[in-house]
Amino acid sequence: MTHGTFLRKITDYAHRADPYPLYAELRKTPVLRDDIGPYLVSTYWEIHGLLHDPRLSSDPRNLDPEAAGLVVAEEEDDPSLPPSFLRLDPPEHDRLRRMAMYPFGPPHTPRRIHDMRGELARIVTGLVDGFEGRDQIDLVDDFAYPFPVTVICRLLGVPRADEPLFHAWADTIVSSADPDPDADAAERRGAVRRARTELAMYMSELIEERRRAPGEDMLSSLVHGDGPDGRMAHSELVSTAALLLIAGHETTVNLITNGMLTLLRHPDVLKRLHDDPRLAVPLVEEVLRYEPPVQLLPQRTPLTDIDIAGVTIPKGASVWLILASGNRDPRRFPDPDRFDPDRRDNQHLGFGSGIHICFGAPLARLEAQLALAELARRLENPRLLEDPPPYRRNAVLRGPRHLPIGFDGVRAGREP
Ligand code: PIM
Repeated sequence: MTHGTFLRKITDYAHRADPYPLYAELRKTPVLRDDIGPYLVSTYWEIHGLLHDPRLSSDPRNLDPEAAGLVVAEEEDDPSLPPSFLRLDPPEHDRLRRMAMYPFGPPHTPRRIHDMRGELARIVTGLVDGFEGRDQIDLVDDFAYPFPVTVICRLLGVPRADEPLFHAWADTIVSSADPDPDADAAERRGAVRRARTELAMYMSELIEERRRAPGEDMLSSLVHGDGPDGRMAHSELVSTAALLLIAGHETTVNLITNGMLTLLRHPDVLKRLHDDPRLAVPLVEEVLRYEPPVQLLPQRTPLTDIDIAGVTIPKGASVWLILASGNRDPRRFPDPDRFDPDRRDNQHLGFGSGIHICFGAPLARLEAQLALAELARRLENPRLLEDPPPYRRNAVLRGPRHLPIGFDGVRAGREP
């Protein structure tokens, strides 16, 4: 295998169902310069080191366009939707992320996610109640997608009825994070620009409504909340709200679906979860290691030359951190290809690491724990109807497009 083939293989749909043999091959060269240009980093400690290295920028404006190779997110300077904190460096990243955190988590709002537990459990129970009388479902369309969407809408204060609108925009924006060498760049750029503009206008109107008539939701708190950093500017509010809406409904769907797929392939673990829902907590961590929904972080870039693993990555180069490969690195995790929810030392890279570690992780964890425990408890004799299932095209945000599951019945839900 020549080196130049790796990046194309990672993005090649033929490897989507099982990219792990490819990652094992890649780890023989921890930092590999792909012929197309980008540097692929595939081993745990090298990825971890770079995620904690202030010399590695997340701001695509620091990328040398010549070195980028496959262009991923087609982002131009767009005043209606400036970069969110996902694509910014300190100090702007820190200020915006801190302000977004005031109404979401500790230390300012430590109970926000904890207090949603009952509501989340009711949504999950209601969705599984809807399976009664059926012997087959598509876990994605019937459960794993509607659940996090309903949750993020309630949390942010976005009307659930507008879902068809923002689903289309989110799909277009998320597909721009898919490094597809065969996509028509100009066509894609146009579609992404339109989707971003429309989402920005939608969010902007919603923010104005919350300014006039605040509710209990997070958007109202972001609009009105005063913290040590003051308030966000209107354009910052729009970008942050758009990020949370998209991130909140395009990743958890894959965490839940990857989790259920893995459980159905490991019936002994599914049985244990059925018998003891407390297993859901370590189990979700192991799903995040074994089948992470965000497989890789493409297009970070050094602000200055970085020497690592015998390689000098030059300033402006495109660096791809293959989180899912680091999670299977045998120098970090013993027997890494074994799915083992009893692992004691499971410091996985499923949520990244360092200053950009997943903002939504507490919510994603709780959603996945409740979802998998309820499915294991209530579905009688569940089984996969297609293995492997059909996958989405996206190599970055990876997961099945459909997950057909057959079952013999639905056990009664808990009394509310
Ligand atoms: N979305 C939600 N959490 C992380 C993401 C993400 C990460 C990398 C690329 C695109 C989306």
